[in-house]
Amino acid sequence: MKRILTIQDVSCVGKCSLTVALPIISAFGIEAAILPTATLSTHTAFSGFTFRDLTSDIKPILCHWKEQNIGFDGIYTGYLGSREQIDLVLEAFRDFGEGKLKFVDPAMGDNGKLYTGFDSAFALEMAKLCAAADIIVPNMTEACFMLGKPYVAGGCYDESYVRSLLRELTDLGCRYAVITGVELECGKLGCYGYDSQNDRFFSDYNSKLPQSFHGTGDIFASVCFASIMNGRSVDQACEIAADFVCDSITATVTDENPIWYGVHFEKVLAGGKYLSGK
Ligand code: PXL
Repeated sequence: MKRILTIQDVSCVGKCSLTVALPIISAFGIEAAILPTATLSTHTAFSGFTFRDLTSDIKPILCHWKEQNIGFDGIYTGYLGSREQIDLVLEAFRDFGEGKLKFVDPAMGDNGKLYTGFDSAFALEMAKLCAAADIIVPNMTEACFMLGKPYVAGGCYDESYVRSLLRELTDLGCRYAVITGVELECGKLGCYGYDSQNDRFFSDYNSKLPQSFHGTGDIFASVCFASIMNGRSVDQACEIAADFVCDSITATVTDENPIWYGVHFEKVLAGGKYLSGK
């Protein structure tokens, strides 16, 4: 059985980061080992959340794994709590990621704004982690902050603009960049990717749904990463992940919870539609 490592926070309530990655990766038939970066009572879109930084645990955990000769078939990183953690993840990439798939979701902002607790300097540091990855999956906000560019508000983007951002992202050092939540044609939302090794673009679009929810970027990343680990191409994995997110939103829109409670991805997982054909 494949064993992967995912490095991100535990937000106890709010369906994001590890509470999303663990069930999804396990359901795809892959062992998910974790390195928690922080424990929060909820994710940061709730008010008054608690935050316990776990940076000081990271090095001893990595050392123990080395002593035990524990290895991973891939590493997937999400929300990281500090610049110091980015350096530690770079160390983990060097010690455990040689020749393995390194997948970075630079989860740090949305809708033109960074999440509470992050600044532009953090985004530039995150760009260094992206440089060491094979695949990165930022949204438009994260892409702009990492490239030090002004965020162009959502709407129908010009295709050449999206392509130039993708080239700049892969110029950081990764082979693939995929921008999520891109609206090119009005009314259609999707992801737009670039394989720099073959100078090839790819994209996948679905009809834009009436509401957007928290945690969908983490669901996209978890499904995309798990699908690649199961042998899908990056293009196929992006398509599967985008469809999975759409189905999760559709399964949620009648719900009475506020949008920051996330989507009912569990219903989609339990339906089994995405679990065949590994
Ligand atoms: O969904 C991304 C995410 C992950 N972890 C924490 C967050 C967020 C987004 O707000 O606050 C703690």
